[in-house]
Amino acid sequence: MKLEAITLREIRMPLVHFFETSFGRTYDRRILLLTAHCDGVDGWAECVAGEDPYYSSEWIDAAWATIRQFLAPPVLNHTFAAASDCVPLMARVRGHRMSKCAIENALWDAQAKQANTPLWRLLGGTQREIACGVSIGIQDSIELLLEKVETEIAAGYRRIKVKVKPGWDLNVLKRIRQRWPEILLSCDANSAYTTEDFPHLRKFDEFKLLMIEQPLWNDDIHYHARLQRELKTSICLDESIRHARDAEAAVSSGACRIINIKVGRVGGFSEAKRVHDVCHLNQIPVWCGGMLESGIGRAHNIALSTLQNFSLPGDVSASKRYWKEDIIDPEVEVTSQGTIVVKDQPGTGYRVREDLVEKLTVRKETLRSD
Ligand code: OSB
Ligand code: MG
Repeated sequence: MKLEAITLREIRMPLVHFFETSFGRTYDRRILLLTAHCDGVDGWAECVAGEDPYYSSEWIDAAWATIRQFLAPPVLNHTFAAASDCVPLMARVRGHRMSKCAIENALWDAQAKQANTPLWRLLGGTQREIACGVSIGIQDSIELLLEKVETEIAAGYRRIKVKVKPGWDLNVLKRIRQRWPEILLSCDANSAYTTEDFPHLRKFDEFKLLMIEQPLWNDDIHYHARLQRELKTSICLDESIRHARDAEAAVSSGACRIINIKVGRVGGFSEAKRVHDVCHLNQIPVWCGGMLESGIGRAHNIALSTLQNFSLPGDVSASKRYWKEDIIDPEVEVTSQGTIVVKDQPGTGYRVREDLVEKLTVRKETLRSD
């Protein structure tokens, strides 16, 4: 397939409810969508770079500029036998994995549509139904948080993850455990602690958490290995894992027992599969992380989650938890058993509502090679 043009667009979507982590609160998403125009077929992907460089150094305006100036030129007009063939063409650019991911994943979507195959099958997935959990942000009060937990348990979600930070951690976990002693519960610190907090972090063991996600620095493996030796609770790494080599380093040094795979964070489906395989080989379970995606990124997360070693519930949940109206048809729905049943149609199985996307667009640019 020949990549004839790339369309970048920014859409604005207000969240149904703000989302707060240890690094900040988001009310409105600015989402970068990328369309790969290939021989009459359009592949779609979402660049998960945030509104600000707080989760990672990547953010939407930098992503736009990087794609336009450095990533699109080497791939435009190229004929690809397979989507993953774009990876070496973009390798000269260091980092910017979320931007690279948007290009690669749009090509995967186009390839799946052209081959008339479900994307999950093209990726090598085997699971027809995936287990879903939820990530619940920091709230204005513990009472409000408990209400949210109750709602999600009632909806059938199989794992509850709460965001923590100093001052919103042990007190919160204690109240949740008092009320629900048996649920699968985890927490995510998004790098809110340091080595000074090791004695404090040891107190998390009391709550029988499935894991504590990214307690220390976003770029650290070494100190997580030290911390893991002192904890009963399993550490899960998110931010620290940029590619399969990081996964290998983390696993061999004992820095974590679980890994969260976000396809944008690792640079696209090819690298996500590699991280998955490294973990599988080392018997490290993985799960699919989320980045408050619109339906387009969400549909890609679902396809990825069908790979065999995605054995823990992911942060892949229903569209309606985030959006009044999602940009795909049908929206992502979760069964009362807390699962998503994977679609069998070609591509993601979710149609992009281009009319709605157009209405939400605030900026658009089509890139061609000259
Ligand atoms: O650390 O997993 C994270 C959202 C934005 C940035 C980082 C993270 C998150 C989430 C939300 O936890 C997951 C989701 O529901 O999409
Ligand atoms: Mg996380």
